Amino acid sequence: MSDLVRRFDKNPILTKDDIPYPVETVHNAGAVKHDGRYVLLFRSHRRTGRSIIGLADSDDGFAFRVHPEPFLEPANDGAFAEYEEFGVEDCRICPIDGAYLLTYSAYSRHGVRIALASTKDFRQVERIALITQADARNVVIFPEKFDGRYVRLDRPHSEISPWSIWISFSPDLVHWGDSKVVMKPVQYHWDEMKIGPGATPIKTDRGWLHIYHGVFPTMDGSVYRLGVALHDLKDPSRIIGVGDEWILQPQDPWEVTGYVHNVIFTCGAIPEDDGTVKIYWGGADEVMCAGTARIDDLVNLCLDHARPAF
Ligand code: M1P
Repeated sequence: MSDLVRRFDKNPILTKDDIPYPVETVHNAGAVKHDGRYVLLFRSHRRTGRSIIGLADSDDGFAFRVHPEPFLEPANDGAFAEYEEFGVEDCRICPIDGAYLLTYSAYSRHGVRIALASTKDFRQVERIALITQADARNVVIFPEKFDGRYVRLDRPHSEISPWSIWISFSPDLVHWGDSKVVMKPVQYHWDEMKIGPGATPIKTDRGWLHIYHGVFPTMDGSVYRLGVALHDLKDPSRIIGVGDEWILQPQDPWEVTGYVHNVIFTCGAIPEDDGTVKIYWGGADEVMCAGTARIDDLVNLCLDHARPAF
């Protein structure tokens, strides 16, 4: 099968040299279109090794302007401070109810939890709640409610089985439950070591398209790649198909070598009216990259070349 994702020819779209405050990386950005402009909320490592979240925006989705100050730094006081002490990472953006929900990893001496915040304008941000216990990462919220409830995909850590993708439900965004596993790594497959939710799911006429990451262990370290899964439109806990092949793997020099080698990691993708999707990914945990794919091609991969969800 030919490459489904076409890399932007001027990748990487952001490097640390584009950031107007001292950081060593710019990667793993959540993405959304707000008032006709493309917005990225990206992660950066400070020289302490701890992460913050920055903001960039763009007219065309490829040439980004970075705002002069960080967008979100660990809270200094209040209920969040204790759980954000070691940094904030990997923000996803979900447009719903006339606002943007932000889910990000909050690191502390107690482990990693997911914090939920909200913004309407990407100027003011309000923290709402810590919505997982330790340890969990990679929460994406569906941009619609199902039978009156919010729905999220998440990835709890577990000693028992390879880390898998779960689904949970909430009446109010704060209290989550009815959790169940929906998708697991497949043995001796490109995602056999662990998988995790990636970009906010995209609604198509054939199902919710979810771009996720999968990890394969090698003698030379782990390789992070992207794949696709299709969830039922009415019941997102039902997986219609998972593409058997990855859609993107480390290839460009800045994806193969960097802060962490051989990593392609997405937190955001933006569907366009012409049937394409702009996918944003961190390269080697150090730079931001972008590419485009046809949504139909990704859906077809889930339906025509599927591997089992379990
Ligand atoms: O270094 C690769 C990635 O490792 C973690 O991802 P996962 O949740 O799959 O273990 C995260 O730290 C992520 O930010 C990072 O890109």
